[in-house]
Order: sequence, then C-alpha cells, then structure tokens
Amino acid sequence: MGGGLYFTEKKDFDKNLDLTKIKPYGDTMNDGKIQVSFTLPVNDGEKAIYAALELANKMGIEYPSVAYHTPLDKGFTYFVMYGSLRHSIDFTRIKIESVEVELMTLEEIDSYIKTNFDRKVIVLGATTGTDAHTVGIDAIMNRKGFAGHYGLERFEMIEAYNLGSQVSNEAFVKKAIELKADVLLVSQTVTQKDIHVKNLTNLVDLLEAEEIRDKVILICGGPRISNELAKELGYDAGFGPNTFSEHVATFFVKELYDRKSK
Ligand code: B12
Repeated sequence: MGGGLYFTEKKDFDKNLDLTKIKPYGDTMNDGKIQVSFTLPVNDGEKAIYAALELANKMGIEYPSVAYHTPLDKGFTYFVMYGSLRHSIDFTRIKIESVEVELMTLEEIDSYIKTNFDRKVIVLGATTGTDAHTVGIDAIMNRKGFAGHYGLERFEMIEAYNLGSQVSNEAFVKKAIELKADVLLVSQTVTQKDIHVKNLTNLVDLLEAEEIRDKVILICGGPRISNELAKELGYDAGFGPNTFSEHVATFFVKELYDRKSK
C-alpha cells in the first residue's frame, strides 16, 4: 500500500464504566469498537483502500481496518471499516425532549373520549409529499396495527381516515377541511436532502394560509422524527421509532381535552 498506513492496537485503556465519557462497546468496556460503511467515488484498489483508511482515521477511528470492500460500479467502491472510536460522550449531560404522557390503553382511550367529548374524534393521516413509505402510518392507523398493538381504526371512538402515501399537502389540507378533522397525522420516512423538513414546513404554511392551523392537533412521525424537531417545525408533537397507536392517541385525546377546557 502506497506510503503504508499501519496501526497497532493499544490495549492498556481504562476498562471502568464512566458515564461522563462513554464510548462504543465491542467486547471490553471503553474499547470503542465500531463498524462503519461508506462509498467512495473512486475505483476499487490499493489507492482506494489507503484513502478509506485515512478517512476513517480522520473520523476519529483509531486502528482502522478495511473489513470489506467491493466495487459497486465503475468509479465507485463500497467499504466496511472496523476500528476503535477515539471520541467519547458525556451521557449525563444529555437531555431529550420527548412526549411525556401517562400511557392509556385502547379501552381507556375510548372511555376517555366517551366521558369527555360527545362525539367521535376525527383523525386524518397520510404519508405526504413524494414519500412512498406507508408501513409507518399503517402501523399507527390500520385496524390490525403493529407488534400486537391495534391501530386507530380499531378504536370505537375514533373515526380514522388513512389516505396512504404520496399525498400532496394540498390534497391533505383539502381533506382535513372536508372532514373537519380534529387530528392530523403525517408520516415522513425519507430524509435525504432534508426533504422531510421542507415538506413538513410547507404543510404548516398551507394550514396557516387556510386559517385552520389552530383548529387541529398536528402531529408528525417517522424513524428520524423527534418531538424536538416536530416542535421546531411548528407541530404539536413528533413521534419516532417504536411508537404505537396508544402513544399518539393518548397524547391527542389529552391535548384535545386541554384545549376544550381553556
Ligand atoms: C420498506 C421500505 C421501502 C418500501 C416501502 C413500502 C411501503 N409500502 O411502505 C419501498 C421499496 C417502496 C421503498 C422505497 C424507497 N426507499 Co425505503 N425503505 C424501506 C425499509 C426497508 C423499511 C421501512 C419500514 O417499513 N419500516 C417499518 C415501520 C413500521 O417503521 P417506521 O416507518 O419507522 O414507523 C414507526 C415509527 O417511525 C412511527 N411512525 C412512522 N410514521 C408515523 C407517523 C405518525 C403520525 C406517528 C405518530 C408515528 C409514526 O411509528 C411506526 C411504528 O412504530 C427502510 C429501511 C429500514 N430497515 O428501516 C428503507 C428506507 C426507509 N428507504 C430508503 C430509501 C432511500 C428509499 C427510496 C428513496 C429508494 C430509492 N432510491 O428509490 C425509495 C423511496 C421512494 C419514495 N418516493 O419515497 C432509505 C431512507 C433514507 C433516508 N434517511 O432518507 C431507507 C432508510 C433505506 C436505507 N438505509 O437507505 N422503501
């Protein structure tokens, strides 16, 4: 290999767990072992391997090695790199803003709606924009649900409308007005080039233009959505991975009640 990048491993690191400087774990505390993959826009070969090692080193990976490399196409090579991460994180300083509600069951949510509202709650959901991923919104809304948790269509006191995927924001807003929806659920999976941010922001603009933003509870969700991001974009809440219908329904029935009481 040109120039030769050689790494010998240091074994005498501190093996005690310190939450103020956690590192990835391989098989020994603080060994920092990680595996990363990326594609370089060059042909496979010695020079490409050298570049990948140098890049890994720049990323903070000590003792990097190329676990796997293969040409993807002419001028592109895929790498899997293995090594020890130099960096650590102070775990004790992390504060996450997540939706905190005391979770209710399907039956409790239905009876909460019966007790507090004299009608069913109307929920409209879709995957909007060009995004074609439906599995997330279906997991929340479809009758059969997801991982043993029934979806909103199964709730007696919820009238759920799932428009599917690739629904334009304009069509979504039009349907929301037609149905007089109480709750709008938007799913976004694709985040390449921040397309989700543009699309979610555009929906808020349209709702404001129609003067209905304050009349609905606006919620988004998806594998890379956090409550923090959702609020930044003008949503009432955001839900990420491992969300079930009960999480989101508990949030919106309580929010509806709070708004009604004000
Ligand atoms: C299945 C799949 C597809 C299927 C989708 C079929 C369908 N009917 O949905 C098909 C093959 C069509 C597809 C296409 C594409 N895909 Co795709 N796909 C996936 C895959 C493998 C699984 C996604 C999934 O179903 N997850 C399961 C569900 C249950 O999880 P979830 O969506 O996170 O939902 C949960 C929560 O997030 C939350 N939630 C989700 N939405 C909402 C909404 C609300 C309101 C709430 C409260 C909660 C909530 O609740 C759900 C349950 O807990 C992922 C990779 C992966 N393993 O994740 C890639 C992935 C999402 N796809 C990806 C890409 C790039 C694409 C394409 C652009 C590929 C291409 N170049 O053509 C196209 C998209 C085209 C388009 N216009 O959108 C990337 C996205 C990268 C990114 N960050 O942008 C991924 C991550 C693959 C990858 N590693 O590159 N895909």
